[in-house]
Amino acid sequence: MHMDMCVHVRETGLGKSTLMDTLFNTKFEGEPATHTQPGVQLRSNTYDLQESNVGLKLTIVSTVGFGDQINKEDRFWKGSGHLPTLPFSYKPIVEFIDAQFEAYLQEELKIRRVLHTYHDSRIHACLYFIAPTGHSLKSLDLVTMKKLDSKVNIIPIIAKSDAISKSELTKFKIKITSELVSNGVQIYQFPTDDESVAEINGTMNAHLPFAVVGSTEELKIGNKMMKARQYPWGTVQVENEAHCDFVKLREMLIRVNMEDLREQTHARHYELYRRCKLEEMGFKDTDPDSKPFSLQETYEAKRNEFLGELQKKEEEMRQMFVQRVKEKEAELKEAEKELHEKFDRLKKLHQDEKKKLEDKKKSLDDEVNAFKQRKTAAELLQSQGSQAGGSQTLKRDKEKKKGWSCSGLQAYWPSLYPRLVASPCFWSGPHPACFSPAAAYSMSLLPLTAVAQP
Ligand SMILES: Nc1nc2c(ncn2[C@@H]2O[C@H](COP(=O)(O)OP(=O)(O)OP(=O)(O)O)[C@@H](O)[C@H]2O)c(=O)[nH]1
Ligand SMILES: [Mg+2]
Repeated sequence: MHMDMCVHVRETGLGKSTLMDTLFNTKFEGEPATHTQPGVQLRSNTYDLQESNVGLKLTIVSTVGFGDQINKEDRFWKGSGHLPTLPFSYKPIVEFIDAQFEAYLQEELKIRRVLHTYHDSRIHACLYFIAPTGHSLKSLDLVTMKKLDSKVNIIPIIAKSDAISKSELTKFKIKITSELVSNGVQIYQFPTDDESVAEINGTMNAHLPFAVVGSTEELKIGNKMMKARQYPWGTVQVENEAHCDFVKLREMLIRVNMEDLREQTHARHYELYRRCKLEEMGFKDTDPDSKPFSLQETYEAKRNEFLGELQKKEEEMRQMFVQRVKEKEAELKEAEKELHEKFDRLKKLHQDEKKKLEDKKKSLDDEVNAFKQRKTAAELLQSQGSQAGGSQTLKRDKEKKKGWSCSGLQAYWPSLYPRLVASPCFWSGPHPACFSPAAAYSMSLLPLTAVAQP
């Protein structure tokens, strides 16, 4: 026997783990969930149990984080006056249930299907934990149950029901039932079509939602050990039907209706999923003329439709690609043009700078040359002046008295004399050569041309 159960909890610490342990009289491993992480997660664990000499493979899938981060949305929905449609905390749960159906459908559609050995992971029952508030159901509970009721057998239970008084509990049960009915939420009804269980199931349906208490602690009551919760004011016996509905739940879930839960899952919930899925894929039972629909034709039509869509998508992508390439090309051209312009500007700037520098260099060269020439001339004059010195002084004195003579100048300044004659200079005083060469140089009386020539 195999059963997959989804344990659904609305808030942290609603006694989910304790109830599972109490129901199956064991200690399932598992840390208490952290309720601080964002989003809803599902934890799935499979256990091999022995129940009344029957082997039971039980998978428990628990939701973590459901309702933890949703309070604001909850207020908003209530204020808006209508139930929200999409996709808050319940979405991962719906997706998980659908994924199990999908896996089963895939197995069914295989050419070589092995359904007898297939590990059926479809969820057969959802225990929906309701907090013992005594108030109305929260919008989130109603919306979630509405989303789930066509996919799984929902068994609503009031958790920790020892926290609510007997009279409040009666009213709370009535309130929950009427809210479920007015919101069109279909919870699992124990079947009454089989005579052997019709009476008990009919009675149990009237007790829904079950108000449960969980405890793994065993206390001695009378001379019997019993699962109970002890309080300063008294003891709640888990298996006492006057205290809570735990026994009813256990009987209905594990002993009387487990097979029906599996049957309903396959015949109702999975069938609905399968039908919707096949219709979505384009399969029909009859064509418009009410003739049986050919699987081959459906497949061909769907294949052609798919190929057409694929081609259309390909064409769109090609167009988009060409467009992008064109845009990129234009961008690149523009960038290239800008680069060329920048290069030309820089080249011109460089040429102008180069020309300026060349001009400057030329003028500096000229200045250097002129300086060198002056320097040479000055040095020459200085050395000749010092050679002539001594003996010439007397002669010069005599000539001074006569006035200046060219022969004297020639002797004194032999190499320059012919040039000086050849370059006339207008001078009304004594002949320039009669000055000391340094003085003559400093007064710039010697034309540069004359000095420069050897
Ligand atoms: N009063 C009361 N307390 C209970 C009941 N069941 C469990 N508790 C206590 O509630 C606390 C949380 O119980 P858990 O079973 O760990 O709750 P849970 O829903 O598994 O918690 P998370 O895994 O954290 O979501 C523990 O202290 C339990 O002893 C119950 O029926 N009545
Ligand atoms: Mg837990």
